[in-house]
Amino acid sequence: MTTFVDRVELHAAAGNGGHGCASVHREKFKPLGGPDGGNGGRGGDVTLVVDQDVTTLLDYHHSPHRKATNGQPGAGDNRSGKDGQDLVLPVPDGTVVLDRDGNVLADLVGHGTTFVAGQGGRGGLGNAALASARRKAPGFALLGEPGESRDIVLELKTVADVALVGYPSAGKSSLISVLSAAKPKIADYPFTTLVPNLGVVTAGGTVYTIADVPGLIPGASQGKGLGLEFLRHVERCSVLVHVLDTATLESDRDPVSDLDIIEEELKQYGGLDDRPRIVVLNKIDIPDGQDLADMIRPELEERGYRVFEVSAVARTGLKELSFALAGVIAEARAAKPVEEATRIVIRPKAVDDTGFTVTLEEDGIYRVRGEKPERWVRQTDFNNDEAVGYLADRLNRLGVEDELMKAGARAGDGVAIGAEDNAVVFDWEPTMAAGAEMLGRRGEDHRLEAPRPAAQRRRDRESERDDAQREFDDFDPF
Ligand SMILES: Nc1nc2c(ncn2[C@@H]2O[C@H](COP(=O)(O)OP(=O)(O)OP(=O)(O)O)[C@@H](O)[C@H]2O)c(=O)[nH]1
Ligand SMILES: [Mg+2]
Repeated sequence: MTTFVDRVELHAAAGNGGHGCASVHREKFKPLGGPDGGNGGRGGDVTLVVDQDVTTLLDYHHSPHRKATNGQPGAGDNRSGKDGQDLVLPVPDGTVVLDRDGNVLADLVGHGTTFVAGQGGRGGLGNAALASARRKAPGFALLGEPGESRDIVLELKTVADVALVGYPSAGKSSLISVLSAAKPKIADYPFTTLVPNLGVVTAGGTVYTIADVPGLIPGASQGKGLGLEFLRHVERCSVLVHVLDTATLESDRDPVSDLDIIEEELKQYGGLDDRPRIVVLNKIDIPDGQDLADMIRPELEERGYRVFEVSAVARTGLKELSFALAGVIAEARAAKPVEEATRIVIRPKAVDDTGFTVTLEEDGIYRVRGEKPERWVRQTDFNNDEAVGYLADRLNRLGVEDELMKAGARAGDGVAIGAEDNAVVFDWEPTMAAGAEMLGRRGEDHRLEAPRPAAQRRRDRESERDDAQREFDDFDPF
């Protein structure tokens, strides 16, 4: 069976951030000129953008793995690494973005609408940016963060005002080719059309779009022919046009029963009952076709359909049809002008939550989850003690140590930062001001100092905390 390429899986990998650089400025006669390691560049994003010139998702079917470039590492002499390049992927109007579980992440309607499928990793700070009054010459830099890597599904729902439905070879594509400037493939074998064709029609001051969908046959709802999958293209249309073949050579078919069968399939698909219907009797250039059309017209009209007799080949009856469609569309647009104008884009979580949680798990591990602590862990070069110390200070200042203590953690307990499958686990050493009652900041220990009165101790502690907070604020630009 032919595969229908309007649903593809896309693996989007954003670029990694470049690592920060740890370097010391060198100059003749000035051996220690201070830290001058530059910051790493940002990794490129993978972004989907609606492009009206793109009509299919075929490109992504052929090459589903897309990666943006990485940020460059920082260098000495305060040189920042170059940012990675964003990868912009053009998609057709009406592309729906889903996650692998089928949840809708975004509904991309309208030229220029964008969706960030993968966010580039931040570059790591170089040691120049990490220097402070306290830490004059940091011997470490932060690592760049990995870019976001995501598997998504793209599904195309054609955005057209009119949908042509009908049996294979009824002349749907032919009709589009004569009503609009579109040049779809037309042939005398069934299932010529595998992806919807789209055309633009201007009639009576109304501009509207018209799309065909691949031919339907009885049992399509059970997956016969191309199945019902493509009917999602009809979902956004405001008018359904039945294209009926008055000149079919198949003896067991006639236009009225064709119509009934297609209606039955539409019903199986569901959700289309409220769409107005118009009937087109095609191929009346063939004498038998004209006769048949005359014969069945009253019955169709009795059922409440507006009926148009046309020939896509002889180009007859087209004007009446296109004006009638314009009228119905103008009405439909007037009835829901607001919905027409809104572009709903649901974005995935973009919350930069500053909080974190500590939970004691069954195996006795304390798990820390939170945007910041997890990011800081990713930025840490665990081969560098100073970098690890810096991480410990950051975690401490966020209050992670305090929370661990409150949760009952003791020295030597296992602490994991991050998700189950992607965590850094270590034995906790409450070295710092966690429970500032007991211990001072790194390198200080109240127990070695002369006793101070309680009020003095509190003041000292508060001013130390303020200092620490200032330093923290200064050197955490994220
Ligand atoms: N005589 C005559 N032939 C027509 C007319 N319209 C279409 N045809 C022919 O019917 C055949 C099928 O036309 P298509 O436009 O490809 O039909 P379709 O409905 O798009 O078919 P699928 O894409 O397979 O579903 C072609 O050989 C056309 O030339 C018409 O008005 N008169
Ligand atoms: Mg066709």
